[in-house]
Amino acid sequence: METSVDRIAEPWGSRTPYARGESWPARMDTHLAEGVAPDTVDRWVRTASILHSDGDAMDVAVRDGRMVGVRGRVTDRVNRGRLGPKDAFGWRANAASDRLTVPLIRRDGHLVETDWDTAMRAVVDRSRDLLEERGPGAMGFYTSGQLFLEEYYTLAVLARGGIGTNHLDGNTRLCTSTAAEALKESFGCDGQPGTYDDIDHADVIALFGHNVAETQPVQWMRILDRLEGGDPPRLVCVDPRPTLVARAATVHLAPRIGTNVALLNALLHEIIRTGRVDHGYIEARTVGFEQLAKTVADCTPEWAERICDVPAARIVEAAELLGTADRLLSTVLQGVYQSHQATAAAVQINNLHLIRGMLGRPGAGVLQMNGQPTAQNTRECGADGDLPGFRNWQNDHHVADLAEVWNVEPATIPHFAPPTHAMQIFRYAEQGTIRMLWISGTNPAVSLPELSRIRSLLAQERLFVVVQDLFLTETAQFADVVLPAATWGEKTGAFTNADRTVHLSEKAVEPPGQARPDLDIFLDYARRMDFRDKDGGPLISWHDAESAFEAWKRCSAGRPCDYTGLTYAALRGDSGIQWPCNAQAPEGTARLYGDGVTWAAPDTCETYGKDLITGASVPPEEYRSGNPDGKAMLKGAEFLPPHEEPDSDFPFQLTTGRTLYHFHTRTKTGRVPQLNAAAPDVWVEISSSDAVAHALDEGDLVEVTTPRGSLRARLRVTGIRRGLLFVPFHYGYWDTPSGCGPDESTAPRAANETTVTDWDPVSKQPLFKTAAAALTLVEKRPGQPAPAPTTTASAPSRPDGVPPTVGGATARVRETTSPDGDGHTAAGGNR
Ligand SMILES: Nc1nc2c(c(=O)[nH]1)N[C@H]1C(S)=C(S)[C@@H](COP(=O)(O)OP(=O)(O)OC[C@H]3O[C@@H](n4cnc5c(=O)[nH]c(N)nc54)[C@H](O)[C@@H]3O)O[C@H]1N2
Ligand SMILES: Nc1nc2c(c(=O)[nH]1)N[C@H]1C(S)=C(S)[C@@H](COP(=O)(O)OP(=O)(O)OC[C@H]3O[C@@H](n4cnc5c(=O)[nH]c(N)nc54)[C@H](O)[C@@H]3O)O[C@H]1N2
Ligand SMILES: [Mo]
Repeated sequence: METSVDRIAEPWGSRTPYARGESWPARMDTHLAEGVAPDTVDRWVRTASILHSDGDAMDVAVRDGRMVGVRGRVTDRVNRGRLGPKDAFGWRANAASDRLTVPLIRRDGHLVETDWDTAMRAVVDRSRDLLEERGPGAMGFYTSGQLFLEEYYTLAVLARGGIGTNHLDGNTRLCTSTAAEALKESFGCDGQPGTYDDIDHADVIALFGHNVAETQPVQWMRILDRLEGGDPPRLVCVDPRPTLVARAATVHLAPRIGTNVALLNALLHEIIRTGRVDHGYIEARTVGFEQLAKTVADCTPEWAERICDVPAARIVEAAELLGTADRLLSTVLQGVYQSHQATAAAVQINNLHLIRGMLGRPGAGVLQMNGQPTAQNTRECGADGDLPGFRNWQNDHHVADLAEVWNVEPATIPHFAPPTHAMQIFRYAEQGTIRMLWISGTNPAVSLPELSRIRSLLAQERLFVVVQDLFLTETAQFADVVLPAATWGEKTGAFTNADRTVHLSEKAVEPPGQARPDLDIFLDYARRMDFRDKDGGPLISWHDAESAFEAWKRCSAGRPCDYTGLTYAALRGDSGIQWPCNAQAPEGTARLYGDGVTWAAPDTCETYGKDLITGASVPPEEYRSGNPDGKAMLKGAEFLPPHEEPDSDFPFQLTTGRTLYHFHTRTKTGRVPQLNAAAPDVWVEISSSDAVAHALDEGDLVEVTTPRGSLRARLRVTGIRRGLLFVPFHYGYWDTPSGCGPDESTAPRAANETTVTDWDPVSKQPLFKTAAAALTLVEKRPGQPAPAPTTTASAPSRPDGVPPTVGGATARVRETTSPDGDGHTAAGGNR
């Protein structure tokens, strides 16, 4: 069967219902540029989506050397052929007319065009000078969750093994450092326990601060299909906004922001009080139950009601669903991770699963989610604040093992202190100990908190800034050297999604102008710096993506993220493959911890853990005595109030986040007409009762102010929690009338003008979700609705007068299903 759907107006497309325990039917989504017929496509090139962590597998259509469309891969386990709106339309950004095509260098205060040799020589000369004058600690690297595995691994080797700096982290710090940390605290090691297939089997699905409908829309299609099929799951949603998840939930809890730990402690309290725990599992597989039970002993639903402002009866209902689920799947994301007790809260969700024995079986799993498409690789390759292969920097055997892989002396690899986290890297740059900052694939001048500080820090004369990007971003404006990068579709590499599925993304078209793959840039730098191993051979001996992948496999051998069973050839098969994949598990591994094996043994664990309240490191001896057999760890945490609470000057709570149609700072989605038109400018969400109380209406221009700064946006009146404001963080200033630089005529609109320099003490993830703010009216705009979508959590509470979000003729996606639900036949196969 074939239908054509406006996938801006109907982002999740048509339903293919299925019953519990069945496999998810295929549906092939295809979107081709206007006037391109399928039979005129020259080639279909294998890839997966790079605009979220879902890893939707797809093929890019190429005609006359240009991208002309995409279609989903029906044989892939992740999406069975489906595409989300950003997957379907996002590829158009590659061909944007303002891509960077030549390197730029700062001369007399201005960025001017130059050639690669001059640009790279400037970077190398500065590196050499700094190494000589100040040593490796003067150099910092801030990378991404959007490059490929091969690129992160190369960067990690050159920074940690070549330069010997400890200052390498990713924007994954803002994104999934709490996911990683929560897994380390509970299981001793990073590594996603669950799999997306658990959606097919769960009878209860709980989403904690995770707007899956907008941020992993294809897995939401899967949940929607189950909701319409036999024996549907019941949903529990914890989110202060009326997301589509909240609207579909059996129980929706909308807590005051910053109170997740109180709510979770009450849920644990109820589950323990009612005896809905698996004592056999707790006894055999975990340590710490008594301590946890003690911590939550007084956390009654009534107690939590006073803190969270959620009715105690609702908490009891949720606890009953969670406590009686036969197969429970939980997902966790930024509503939990970007707050002051981020790790403490995320760990309580692991605890919920551990005390109920809900792990490692079909339908029983935890997904401590990633957000970015390749964040998993940043983490496992050691391009974030960790050593490659989830090695423990405090364990000399792990460091020696890594040194052997790289053939360097162990002392070469910095391990005198924890790898520096991003917030600290920026602090060092501000203070002047870091003198060169190489930023690849991220736009901190929009995405870091407290932007006025970030701008002045990047603008310092003494700081040499290298920016490697596709566009002249807000951040690139501050660079001393700008390196034009090739991106997805223009280079080859592998990457791993949130459920450990590895996909290969192959080069489909040539990059524009002189733009080069990030891997080639890093390899060029390593060659020019002449990094050597301890025998005088080249430290980095690989020369292209596949040889880099093979080098990474050697580094991953025997580690939890074991890639040794994977090859590019295997990744060219029907579906992506979940790590670990090795001789013992040649087809990959769906779930971790099914047989109770964890990586928590003192000699194998990635970390000895931290105190959940202070973040202080647990001494190795204490870890060894507390968990000698390497079981899963139940760690309780007391609730602490958010650092910034509303008062008479700043009476609102303020939170920030995403919308369906845009990705981050919009460098790609803002350049795609279909996506841009659906949400062209910033807005602020307010509840109906607050709007009435302040005599404000839909569309009014308002100013949102915190102690850090302010922004202007148009008002959208929604069903959001009373007292709470929400601002999407996507909007920087690159598309202001002047095109670049803060424009005098345009007021600031970035959410991060208002956010605070503060982070979770355990994961060091910044607090984008909790602030106190004032709201003032700038101008009444009667009859002019806010530029916010109507199809999402930002739907207006009174739809009259607000035109519905639609895409029109250029936003149609062809959906192909066969009557028997088997996508292969109707879709005509998938290469
Ligand atoms: N469309 C789209 N998809 C994306 C991205 C994108 O930019 N656009 N980015 C990707 C990336 S990198 C990431 S990290 C993910 C993020 O994906 P999500 O975490 O799903 O997205 P957010 O909008 O940041 O936050 C989720 C929800 O947290 C809620 N929240 C705020 N404060 C609290 C609180 O105190 N408690 C609770 N329980 N909830 C709270 C917000 O109301 C919001 O609906 O999305 C990925 N997918
Ligand atoms: N207020 C607030 N702030 C937030 C958040 C929030 O919820 N609220 N969320 C945080 C989270 S979870 C995240 S992940 C961050 C995201 O923040 P950023 O990483 O700053 O956001 P992006 O816009 O994805 O920036 C990626 C950059 O890499 C470039 N790029 C894309 N592909 C390639 C490539 O192949 N090579 C190179 N060299 N460059 C490439 C893009 O053009 C873009 O400039 O924002 C964080 N900031
Ligand atoms: Mo993220």
